[in-house]
Amino acid sequence: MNGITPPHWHLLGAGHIGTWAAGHLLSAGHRVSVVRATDAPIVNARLIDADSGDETRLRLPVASPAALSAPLSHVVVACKTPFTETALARCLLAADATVIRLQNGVGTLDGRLPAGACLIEAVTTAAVKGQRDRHEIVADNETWMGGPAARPGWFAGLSEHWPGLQWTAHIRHRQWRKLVANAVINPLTALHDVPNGALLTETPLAEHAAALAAEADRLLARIDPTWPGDSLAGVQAIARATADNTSSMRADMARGAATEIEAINGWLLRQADTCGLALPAHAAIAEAVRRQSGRIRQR
Ligand code: KPL
Repeated sequence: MNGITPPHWHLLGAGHIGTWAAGHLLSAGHRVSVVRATDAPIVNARLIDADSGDETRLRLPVASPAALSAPLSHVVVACKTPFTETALARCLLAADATVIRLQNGVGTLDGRLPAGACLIEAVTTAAVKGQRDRHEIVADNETWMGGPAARPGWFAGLSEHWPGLQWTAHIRHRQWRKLVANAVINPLTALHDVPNGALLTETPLAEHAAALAAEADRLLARIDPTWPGDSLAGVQAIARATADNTSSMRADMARGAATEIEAINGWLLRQADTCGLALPAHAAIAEAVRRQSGRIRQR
């Protein structure tokens, strides 16, 4: 471990992705506690490898917000984006805290961290599904971490235990690729209640997907002229690789939970506003998701 003591992470959001990340952190010798307002002292979770059927049982200590005595130095934010503010309000971050953001969307921590904090953005193509304490790893794929800061000392040891984990100094384009995939696949599959692969097989959805990807490319190229564009091919590749999957927004919508539309299409729309650009396809689909999810949540 290069003489580096692995950090003790506090996890905000022990859902599928948060628990999957905790499994990799623990296997590299890091400590992980879940910040949660509950009387239960332990979160029990099972991580199941969908290919081999191998099961790993995790026992994650709970750090109750009321009992947290010192500011947190290492935090993983993996909660659903609509709960970010509430989750952060439960804990006090150290002035120089290291924060890994492992969420869909972009910009959810903007203005919410201490000025001296080190933000590490994480982008993953891993797919994890299941129910309650059962987290089935469908694909471990690739995960990138990066940000303005230098690669932390603990990263090399962690990457030996986290398959597909890489550090990049250029995380922004990775984030944007994932953002565009989520901005196209998630709202379309949620509104039409279809698996991701329908974007390839149903012509009206394929056309709508192309329009959304092209609009996003126009905006991202305006913000960063080095943006290569051509997002549609990447979106289609993800739709193909996850053809039978239910997108997270479709799942959220179906169970009447808040969707991540504001962190995904909403972020694109806020950026477009700042640039004086119109994104009519994104504006329309974001509004349709807000309306449909509002109706379902009122039932
Ligand atoms: O990240 C996803 C999500 O559902 O949030 C995709 C890539 C669309 C896979 O379902």
